[in-house]
Amino acid sequence: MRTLISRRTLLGAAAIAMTLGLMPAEAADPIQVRISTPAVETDWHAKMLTVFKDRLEELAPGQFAVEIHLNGTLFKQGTEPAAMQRGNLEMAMISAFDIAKQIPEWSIFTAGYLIRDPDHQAKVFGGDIGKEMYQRVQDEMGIKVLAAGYLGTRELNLRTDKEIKVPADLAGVKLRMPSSDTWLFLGKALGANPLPLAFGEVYTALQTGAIDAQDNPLPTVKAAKFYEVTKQVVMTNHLVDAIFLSMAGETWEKLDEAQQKAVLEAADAAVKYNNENRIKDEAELVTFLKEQGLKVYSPDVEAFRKTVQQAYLDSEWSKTWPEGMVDRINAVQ
Ligand code: KDO
Repeated sequence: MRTLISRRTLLGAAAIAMTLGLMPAEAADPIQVRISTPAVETDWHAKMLTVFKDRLEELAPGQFAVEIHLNGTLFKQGTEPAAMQRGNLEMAMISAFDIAKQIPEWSIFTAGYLIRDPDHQAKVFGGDIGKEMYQRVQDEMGIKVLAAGYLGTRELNLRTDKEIKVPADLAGVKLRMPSSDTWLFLGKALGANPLPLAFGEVYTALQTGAIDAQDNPLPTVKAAKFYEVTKQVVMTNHLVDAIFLSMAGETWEKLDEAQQKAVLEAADAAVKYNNENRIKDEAELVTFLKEQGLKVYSPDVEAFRKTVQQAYLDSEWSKTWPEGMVDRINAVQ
């Protein structure tokens, strides 16, 4: 005799099995992770987000739905921390300058000529200093820093052709900086006349002469095609800059332990990819820029270092720096 099993019988049996713990419950919806950045598609710190996404999918299949939003299309540059804090954004790459707006002590990482090179940067953020300063971001801003990436060493890039040797040569030069007090302070400390402008507007402002100069690492000068609208790069090496891959605390807290581990591992893979490519690129881009017809040269870097360091020491910013932190950073080998 044939037994007829109806759909209802099957569903009923499945429900009983699930209640008894014999079958896994239906997989939960993937966790939405929107990442916002002003970075352009061809820049390494934009490409590293795809590495993050792919690695996370390998480590936690189907558990996360990562969306990457480039060119500041989802949130404007500098507004990402507030968006994460309001629960409107899950992830972003934020700068020390962004953090310093809410935790002034973080302005220590915006100071010119303090971090020596990418290796020093990795050791500072990978050690006790990083741990302490990240904890403050988590406690005071509700943002979890996942990993520090090397954004590059910032150089001056001008549309004018007057040679720049010492800070005094920048007097009256309209130098675009991103929009915040600490960014503008850096531009002033270099000797220029800083003007705030979002990253996405820099190319046109250089093209039209609304600004005379901008500062960014060489890989960004290439990726954003600033070399098309400028005549020279002055290798001031004024800031060994970092970018912090970060997650909204609310999102982070919702993850279970295994998911948190996967997110951290994917973030490490992403910054490793970025750092390797960026460091390699920086070594090769002087040739590329010269081929594009730009003058690339070193100014009197010691004169810049002295002027910039003194400006910070005399500033209100340095008064906020944690006691002994400059010495601790300098001591990291
Ligand atoms: C820039 O606006 O000059 C800057 O380099 C600042 C960084 O903190 C970061 O926002 C970066 O732009 C963007 O990711 C675009 O490369």
